[in-house]
Amino acid sequence: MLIKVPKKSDISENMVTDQNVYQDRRNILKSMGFFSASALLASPSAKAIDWFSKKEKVFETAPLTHNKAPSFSTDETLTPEQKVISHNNFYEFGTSKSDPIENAQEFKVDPWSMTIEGLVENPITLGYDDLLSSFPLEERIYRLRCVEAWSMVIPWNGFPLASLLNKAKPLGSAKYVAFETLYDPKQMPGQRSRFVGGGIDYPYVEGLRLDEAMHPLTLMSVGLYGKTLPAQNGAPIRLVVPWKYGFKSIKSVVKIKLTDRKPPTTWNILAPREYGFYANVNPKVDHPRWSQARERRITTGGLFSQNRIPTLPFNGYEEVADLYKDLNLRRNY
Ligand SMILES: Nc1nc2c(c(=O)[nH]1)N[C@H]1C(S)=C(S)[C@@H](COP(=O)(O)O)O[C@H]1N2
Ligand SMILES: [Mo]
Repeated sequence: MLIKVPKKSDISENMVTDQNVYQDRRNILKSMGFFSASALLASPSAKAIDWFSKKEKVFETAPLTHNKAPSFSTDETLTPEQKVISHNNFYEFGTSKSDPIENAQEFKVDPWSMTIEGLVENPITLGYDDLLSSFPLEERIYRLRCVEAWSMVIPWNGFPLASLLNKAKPLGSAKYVAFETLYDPKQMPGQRSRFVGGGIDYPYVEGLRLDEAMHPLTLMSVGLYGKTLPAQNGAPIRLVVPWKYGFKSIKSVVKIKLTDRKPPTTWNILAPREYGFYANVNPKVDHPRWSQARERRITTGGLFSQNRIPTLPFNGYEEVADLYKDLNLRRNY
């Protein structure tokens, strides 16, 4: 399959069509009496029947107001919403791809508290509503490339991390940004058991260099497909760094701390020879156990629709290359 490699700020008008398509789907749901599109999850799964008959709790998502035309886009086929919300890595809810959607339906995100602290002039605390209303929400269609060599194309809704950091005013001494996921073993079965949680020492932590964090592509996402994030995708707020392997894009963030030292990161702690701090998508630097030269693009759900395509340096976001001009990317994987 031929894929078009999007260049810097490749904004395509045709994405508006797709947006109308899912806007339509929302309206159809609405007319059927569903206000939450998470009711969509119901259709194909057996659990759906349970939800209607036994009134099991369903995680609610709500429509978001965001820019009409995507501020960043690609003409690659979007991964269908149903795939984006049912094939997940969120080890706090279990290690198989279907565990998060199964186990996160009762996750509570309101009230929420996310702090921006450490080496800043203005520490900030944002509550649930603040996350959705403090910054204009954009739509950005990004590729997400997991280190396991599958990828998706996802329409995220959110705001640049730089907007948030600028509000907090990093001090001159700040060099790195550390992120932390909620630690709540009562709600997250993976945090109660090393077996369920894949041996991770929780809370899940991640980090970026300050210049990476300030890069205009780095997004704080509060939604996808025009609705607030489903629990399994990292509600109520998660990081999205499209040129890095997916594990950098930490979910359900409660703390952002500016520091002068390189912060520890979960996968690097677990297997330092396999997962580095940088984790830039790089087809030339293989993972010790598998090649990163190609990826399986998850498009439609069908057996023959999972295309094997070449992986691009920086996941195709070559505009970030400048950030690494003084770095040996083989050594700093
Ligand atoms: N807290 C937390 N964040 C996480 C993970 C996780 O297990 N826990 N998995 C990561 C990995 S490996 C990937 S590929 C992406 C997957 O995001 P998605 O499920 O929304 O596609 O989330 C990342 N963020
Ligand atoms: Mo991943």
